[in-house]
Amino acid sequence: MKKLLLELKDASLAAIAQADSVDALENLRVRYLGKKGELTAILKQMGALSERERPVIGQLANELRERLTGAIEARRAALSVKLLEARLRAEKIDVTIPGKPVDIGKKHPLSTVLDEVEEIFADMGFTIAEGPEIEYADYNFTKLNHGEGHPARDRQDTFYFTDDDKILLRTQTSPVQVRVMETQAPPIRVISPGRVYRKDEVDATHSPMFHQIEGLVIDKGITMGDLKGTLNTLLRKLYGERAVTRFRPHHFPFTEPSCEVDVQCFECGGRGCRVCKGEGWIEILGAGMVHPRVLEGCGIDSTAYSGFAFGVGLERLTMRRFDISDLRLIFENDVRFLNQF
Ligand code: 2U9
Repeated sequence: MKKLLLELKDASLAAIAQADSVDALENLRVRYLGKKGELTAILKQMGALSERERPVIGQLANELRERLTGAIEARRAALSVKLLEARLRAEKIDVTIPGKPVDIGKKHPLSTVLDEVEEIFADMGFTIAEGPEIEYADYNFTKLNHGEGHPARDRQDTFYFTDDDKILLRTQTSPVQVRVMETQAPPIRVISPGRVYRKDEVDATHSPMFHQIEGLVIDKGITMGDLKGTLNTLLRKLYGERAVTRFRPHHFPFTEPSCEVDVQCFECGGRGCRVCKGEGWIEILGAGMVHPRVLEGCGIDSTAYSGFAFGVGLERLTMRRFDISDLRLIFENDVRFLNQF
């Protein structure tokens, strides 16, 4: 039996030393040390031994078990180091290879100016309100005090979806403010930027789709003074602290009184030049005190509350800001144009 054990020791240690994978090693462990393994088979025959031989052979068998267990573990550790080295060799990366350039594009000039305007109003406590571009004529016109025959409703100017002229592409973002007034109690301070649509032919200053930023303030005791202060703040932040402004009487159906707001031409200082077309002033905004009929139509008591509203075309603002001469450049998205900003 001792001879058997010694033969097993030589054969198994040689096999373990040659095992070239973790799987092969596991097979060897089962073959020698498993429940039906070769060492176990020898131990099962120990009952046939004499009282004198049994402890000697028992000790030998235990030593062999420990020796084999140790050898398998050592081989397993050596194999895993080899495996890791092989993987590291196979997965080696060359960090000196130049990277692939990533084209991340540029912020569109409209977005730059919109972000600027939004920040100016956020600093004055305004929030941003948005609404649908497909609107009811009721919200786009009627609630804004456009009578049934008002020329702005004309089919030649407005994109209607239905023959009864009840659903349309909004021509202004004012319906958003109507929705705000209908759902929120004063005080209200919102701006509503967004796309608007009018049946205009494309040229250097017109497009059937453009962007407006409108604003609305409703509270007790709001006056034309608040309107002037707010819009002067906007224009001085946009065009510089020394910008000179002018408020001119005008007419809008939804405001009374109404005005247009001009900035003195920064090119010629008001003397008249090519930029201001000899006027000395550049028109920027429309504004006014919200018409009491509009307030009442939206469920706000016009004897307790008053407010002002304004509207500005984002494209016009952007063209002034970056000295862009043709509106079409803003929508063509030619990267040679966009990369200049
Ligand atoms: C409500 C009440 C009043 C919004 C206003 C203007 C004046 C205005 C134009 C500027 C250039 C449109 O983009 S543009 O063509 N807008 O002049 N907009 S007051 O007045 C409102 C809005 C909503 C409920």
